[in-house]
Amino acid sequence: IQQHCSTGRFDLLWRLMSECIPEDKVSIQREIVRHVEYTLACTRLNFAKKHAFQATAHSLRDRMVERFNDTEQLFDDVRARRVYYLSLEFLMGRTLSNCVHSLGLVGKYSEALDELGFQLEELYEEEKDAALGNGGLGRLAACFMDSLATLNYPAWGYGLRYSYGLFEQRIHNDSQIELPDCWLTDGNPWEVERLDVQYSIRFYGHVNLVQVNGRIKSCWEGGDLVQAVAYDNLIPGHRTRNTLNLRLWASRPTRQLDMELFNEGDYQGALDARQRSENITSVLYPNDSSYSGKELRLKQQYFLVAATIRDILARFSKTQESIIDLAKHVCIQLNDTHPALGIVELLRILLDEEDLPWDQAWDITTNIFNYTNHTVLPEALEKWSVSMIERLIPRHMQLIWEINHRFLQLVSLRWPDETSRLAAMSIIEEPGAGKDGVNGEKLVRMTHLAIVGSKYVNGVAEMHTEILKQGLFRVFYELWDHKFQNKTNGVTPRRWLQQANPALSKLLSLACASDSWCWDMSLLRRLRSTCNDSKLQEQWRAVKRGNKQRLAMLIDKECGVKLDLDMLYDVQVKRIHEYKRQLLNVVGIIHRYSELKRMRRDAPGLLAVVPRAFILGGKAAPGYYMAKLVLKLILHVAKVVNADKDTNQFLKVVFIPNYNVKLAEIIIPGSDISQHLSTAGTEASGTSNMKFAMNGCLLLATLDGATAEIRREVGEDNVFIFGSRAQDVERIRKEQRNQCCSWSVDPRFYNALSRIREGDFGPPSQFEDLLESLRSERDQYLVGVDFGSYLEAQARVDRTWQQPEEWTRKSILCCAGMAKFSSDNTIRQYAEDIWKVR
Ligand code: T68
Repeated sequence: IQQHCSTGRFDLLWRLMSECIPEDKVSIQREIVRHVEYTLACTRLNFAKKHAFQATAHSLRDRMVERFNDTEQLFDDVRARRVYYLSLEFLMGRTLSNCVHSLGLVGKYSEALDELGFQLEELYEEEKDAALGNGGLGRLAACFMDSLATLNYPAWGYGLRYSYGLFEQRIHNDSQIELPDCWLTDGNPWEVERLDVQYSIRFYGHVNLVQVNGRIKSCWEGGDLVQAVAYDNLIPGHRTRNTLNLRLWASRPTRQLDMELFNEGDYQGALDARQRSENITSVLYPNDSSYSGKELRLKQQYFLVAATIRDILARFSKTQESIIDLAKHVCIQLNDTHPALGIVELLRILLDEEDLPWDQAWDITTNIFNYTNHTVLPEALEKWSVSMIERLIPRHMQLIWEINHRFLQLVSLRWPDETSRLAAMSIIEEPGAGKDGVNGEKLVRMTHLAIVGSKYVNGVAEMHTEILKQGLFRVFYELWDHKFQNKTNGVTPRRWLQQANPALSKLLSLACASDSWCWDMSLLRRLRSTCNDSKLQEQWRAVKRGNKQRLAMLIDKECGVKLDLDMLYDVQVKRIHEYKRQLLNVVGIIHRYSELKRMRRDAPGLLAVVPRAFILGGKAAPGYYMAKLVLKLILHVAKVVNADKDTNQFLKVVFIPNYNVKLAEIIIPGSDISQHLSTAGTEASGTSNMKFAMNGCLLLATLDGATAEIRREVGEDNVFIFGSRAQDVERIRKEQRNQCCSWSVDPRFYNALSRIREGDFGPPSQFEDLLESLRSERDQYLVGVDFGSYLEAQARVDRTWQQPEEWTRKSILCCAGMAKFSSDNTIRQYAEDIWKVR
């Protein structure tokens, strides 16, 4: 910079730049009030809580901008190899609490606000969740951004700035209704709108062959152009100045109106076209475990990767390095196949715009991309119709054909006579080869494209990765075993322990004689030696009781149900899906309720029963009929059970509507036990299991996803395991289907179902399809098969609860053993084994 400035100007700029916003109380107050007046244009003398929140957020944003600029300057100076995390979803939740914590300014902001007449904690409540994600996959991306920043990595996230995030769930007439999530109505004080960072993204059109300098080149022309505008969301690291960026793209009409239409006098038509282009980023697709073959979704995916690759290349070009060295400086992680078109987009640019030969362009591309798989459910594996891709992005379809052609040549060299292997590995699925080939359409298998185009492919828990290698991607593993890695998921202890559970955090710092556990969770292992200490146990129980009180207040407010603090709080919160088996929980509740009623009849006196509150929450995808039926059953059961004075003190059931990040931050610390019931082999990892265990909540779980690893870390005796094992599931299914089962389904299961069938929970006709799906020959997720084992595990839970010291010991040991599941640990492994960044 100095070279381009006169000395006087440089000195001035340097002096101004070196002045950071001071961090004392008076300066904080000055900044907040300045934003009230000059940013929000309100009066300083009288402003509402909402304005106090916004002004506070702006003042913190300013501090992050300073740090971010310094961070970028440093990474430019040292020519850092950069990593980019591409995801269609980032489920960030709220920002204020995380921001003041990470800047280390909680105390000072509290004090400053106090004198201005506001409580910092009250201002937290003013903020809406940023819910730009469905569930685990989107929240994982958010935890990863936190760890990347905290561990000082040179990383950026890229995603979409949906105008409407995940729908709001309301309960009406015992059913879910969906309302739009208008999270931007009051503006977003955190984001930085970058009108100077815009790219034109092309859709449709055609590919022409043109001659340039004696060479024939493909040129994609015509069609529609849409603008991508950048919105930056700064991600502060904790206890470091390192500050990263999550760049989200919004679609805007191109700057040129259709002049032809305009000149013909069709003003309205020209404006309609503008309107259409705003649609691309207007709403998040609400499916978490199935893909929808809708054109708009494909448009979103291409829009994200096209803008992102342009942006990455623009940043790279400032380094003056040759494009041939791109892979030395840039690394991209694909969060599932959703952004996998990025592979084809980069290849296209290298070939058609940078004029590189195929082999070189392909070599660069495949050294840049890596792919994380999050599911083995067939209905969630993306397959786009060839004809749709051809129409929307014609050049890309040509390139996919070529990639596939060259790939299959490689396969047939290795296995010359195995045509079935070619069909199994092809990126293109021929009509009839899979269940999805409707109308004889050819489909592009996005998983195959992502594997072929990536340097590394990873699963998200050990068990999941094994299933990928031995099952779903076996043929690819046989070709490229070096590509496959495991990276077990993790969650950030800053949000999920420090911020969500301040009382436990304080106790942990005391008990470990250090507050550094938040950065180094292995320090929590110190608790192991004192887990039997009666004083610690007492403090531990007091903390849990406080958190249960917070949760009970929330439930009273949201559901109008009062819960006794002495009940065992048993929680299942997650997206509603057949494979997650909320049904197992509900049928179990029905069984428990029937037993209670029977005991009451047989012995009307006092019962020696553990009082339980079953607390459920989660959204069903709007078009998912079965999930909505399950929800209906939960609501009906809750209604009947809660109204029964006979059993009331022993059993309550509540469904908390609109489960989201901010509710999770209260529900998780207030839970005694949490349920993770997926049929073994179906849940890739699960991440709420980690959040619960960190907060000293015991787990009742199948051996699925990350559970086996959690159990190994916290000790076998400290997790309640039940159910069929993954390696047996396929065989059991087959036996069930053929009705030749040696698997006798527990009679208690049928008894509970007959309570539904006989109308105990409302007109049974409404649950017919549900009951039908549980018939043993159709019970795809083995609800009936696992029921007996589930009840036994629940009985173990009850017995343990009756020994408070034993329960507390387990609770402490769960928390003490969770170091492995800090996302810091996960991110370090990505950085070392996959990205090779420092
Ligand atoms: C989840 N996947 C896995 N998908 O289910 C969970 N899908 O086991 C795992 O812990 C988590 O990812 C993180 O690895 C999802 O959440 C989606 O949300 C999703 C979204 C769109 C399309 C398909």
